[in-house]
Amino acid sequence: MGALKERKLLNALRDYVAAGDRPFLGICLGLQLLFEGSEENGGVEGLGLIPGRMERFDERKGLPIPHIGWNDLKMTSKEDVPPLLSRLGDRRVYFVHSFRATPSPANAEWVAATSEYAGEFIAALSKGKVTATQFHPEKSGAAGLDVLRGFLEGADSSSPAVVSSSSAKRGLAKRVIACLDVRANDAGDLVVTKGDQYDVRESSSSSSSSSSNGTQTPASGSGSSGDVRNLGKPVDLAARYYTEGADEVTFLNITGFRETPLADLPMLAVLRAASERVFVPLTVGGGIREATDPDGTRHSALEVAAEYFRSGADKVSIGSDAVEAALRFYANDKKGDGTSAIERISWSYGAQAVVVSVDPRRVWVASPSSTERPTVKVSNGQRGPNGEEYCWWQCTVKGGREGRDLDAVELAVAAEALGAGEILLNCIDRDGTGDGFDLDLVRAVSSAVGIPVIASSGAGKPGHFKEVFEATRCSAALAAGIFHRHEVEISEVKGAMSDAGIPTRVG
Ligand code: 1PR
Repeated sequence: MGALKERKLLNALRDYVAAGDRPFLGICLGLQLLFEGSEENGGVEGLGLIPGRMERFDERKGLPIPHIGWNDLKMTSKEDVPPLLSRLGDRRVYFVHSFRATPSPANAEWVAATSEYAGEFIAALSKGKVTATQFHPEKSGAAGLDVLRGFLEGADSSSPAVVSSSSAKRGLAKRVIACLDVRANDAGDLVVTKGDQYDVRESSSSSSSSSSNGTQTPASGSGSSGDVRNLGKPVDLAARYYTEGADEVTFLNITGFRETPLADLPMLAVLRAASERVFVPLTVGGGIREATDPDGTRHSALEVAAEYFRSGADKVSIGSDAVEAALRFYANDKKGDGTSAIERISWSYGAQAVVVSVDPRRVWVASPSSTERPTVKVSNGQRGPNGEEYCWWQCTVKGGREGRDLDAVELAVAAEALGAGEILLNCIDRDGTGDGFDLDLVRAVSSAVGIPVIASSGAGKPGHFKEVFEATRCSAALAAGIFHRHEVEISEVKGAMSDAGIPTRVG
């Protein structure tokens, strides 16, 4: 609204939509601003064309907020579904938001579809030639593209036949995310690589990329001396995962802590190319922090993030900088100082655009009293090297190279308080092992925060996804190695979830 006002577009837009005789498609905020106002950022006035105000989802319902992921639509009238929406059939669509409008008699003539999340909310509006969606058609895969194509073609009637997406459990789907760790190899080419416990180089005696035996190795290629493992080209792999049904794709620039001029960041070109071929959400991480070009030009973290958003990222993921911000948060009596990348990006782009990536390593302790960090009693009879039963998870920075005196749960809690909308929870001990997600870690973090948590590291078979969704509150699970090496297909993961009654998106 601020930007529209500054550009003196408010009245023109209001008149255009109010006339209702020319095509308009509002997406997400483009739906929200048609209402009277929103309580976001302390209160914002809207265009006032539709009765109602945007309010935050009700936290008391105990569901993670933001509402992120693929959910169902319920059409308000079965007989009179607007042609654009009828193209969706019963396929799920992608939402990402913390604020929503609810249906009321005053706005009933506008409401075309609702959805369920902590209660019923408005998912789509339609009247005359005006359509608006709370979901993102541009991120809703083939289903969303059908809507956009219909809008561009001005199609009022003929809608493509839509195949029903099976009788699987409905509601917000648990997400399956494919992750691409990207870096330059020694020849200077950008490749997707994959580490074992963050070591991405082949051991010099072997060229295989099989799992490690779980022994601890230094991170980011400092342990082995061979070539950087090359598992493919970033854009081609992302396109493959989109076609195979990934619910999201994440790119991590794993050498993002090294200095590169902002304009030359190779990931910007990757994102631009990927967003022409991939129509599910894209997250980018690595190097989201204040940066200084070699010529001394300084860029705030917000400017760095803005460059990624403009190039096609939907979310940015902050690693090392979040750890430093969390340490300042605790030193400052659990208060933000308004300067961190999390706070500034969240304020400008919304919490749903800010992911905090956690890179923890397990530290075994003899008893909870032997550390000031919060500990967990490890389940399944696992023990540390000296028979320890307790552990905490030490946060690291710079791709696991340096540890800090901060536990993963503490980081996640601070990140939420500072304005992050999601936690990407890696685990250095499990990375690349194929031994399954660290359930104790995922359980501890996902039960400590009210934002969605993505479990990451260690997936080795479809059953590991079922296990982490059943045993913890996580909203999504991410894998890399098994997908890159074709050991497990995304469809197999979703099949296992569906068989177990876990809601999952198909088609
Ligand atoms: O600190 O903000 O510049 O961000 C750096 C980012 O790069 C962080 O998100 C950090 O997790 C990531 N990163 C840094 N070094 C490595 C490395 O591997 N040497 N990769 C790295 C992290 C971990 C996962 C991986 C899962 C799943 N990769 O994302 O994809 O563990 O793997 P699996 O299914 O094969 O087990 P900053």
